[in-house]
Amino acid sequence: MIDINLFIKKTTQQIEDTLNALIPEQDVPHRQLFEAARYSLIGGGKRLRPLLTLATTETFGIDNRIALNAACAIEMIHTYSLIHDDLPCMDDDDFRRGKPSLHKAYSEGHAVLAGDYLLTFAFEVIAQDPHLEADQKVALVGLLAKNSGAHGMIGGQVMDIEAEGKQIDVRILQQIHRHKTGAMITASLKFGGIIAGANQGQLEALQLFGEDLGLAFQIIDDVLDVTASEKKHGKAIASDEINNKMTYVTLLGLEPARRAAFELLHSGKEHLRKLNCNSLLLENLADRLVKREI
Ligand code: GRG
Repeated sequence: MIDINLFIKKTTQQIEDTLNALIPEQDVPHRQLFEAARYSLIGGGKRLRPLLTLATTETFGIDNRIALNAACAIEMIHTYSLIHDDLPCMDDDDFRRGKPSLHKAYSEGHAVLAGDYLLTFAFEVIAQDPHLEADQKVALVGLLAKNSGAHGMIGGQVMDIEAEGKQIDVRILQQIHRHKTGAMITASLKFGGIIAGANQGQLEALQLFGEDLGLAFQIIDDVLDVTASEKKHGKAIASDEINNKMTYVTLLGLEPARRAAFELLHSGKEHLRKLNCNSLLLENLADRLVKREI
């Protein structure tokens, strides 16, 4: 019997401890760089992406301590993307994770550089990981660069900027979100597969599951953008509308958007059958993400 609450609690603590150890406070002339990175990185966020990596290694029966550094590297990339996304030249958000955005608490320069640091350090963490084999490191670095790069998250962000203020259809919106949000969620799952030595068929199943889950997660994020209170969500209500962005809710309406997310959750879980192992932990985690209220 899998206790999902216990898994999330125990694993989130491991993630927090590892992030703290990887980026400690440092008594150096540029100590503010580390303070700024820690401001955004430590003790905030749902840790969804590293949780997905570690739920995948656990699904394959691998001791998750082997995957902790790599899982935290994904969280560093994710956090950098949030820091840069909040900048005045992007979404211009004053709050993130329930507190002032990094550029508000420090400066725009610090926010750009702390984001750059988290981005580059993530790759250093993987390259220097004592638990992983050389071929695993090469596979992880390649996957993370690809999925966070031009044909993944950054490409999605560019499409998103270019779609601002324009009338787009659901197909284009899906394309944006498969890149911007989905690629990092897929990478998180495949990280777990690569570390656990999954075969090609299993990696393909994780890819397909990740694509559906990523889109479902984004749809729910759009729903919450409209429904959640600022206090609970840590950012302004309906910020997408303020930013003149088309969302699943504006295109489909609240209830159809929610239904679409649940359909994706269902089809995503179907792909997990091809893992040929007990996937209940991943299924339960996916349920949590799509049925969440914050
Ligand atoms: C600026 C290079 C660059 C990329 C930005 C991912 C991204 C691309 C921007 C983040 C803004 C955003 C709302 C993206 C949609 C994906 C999403 C729902 C992000 C928030 O992820 P959560 O909910 O956040 O996992 P926490 O704080 O819980 O980690």
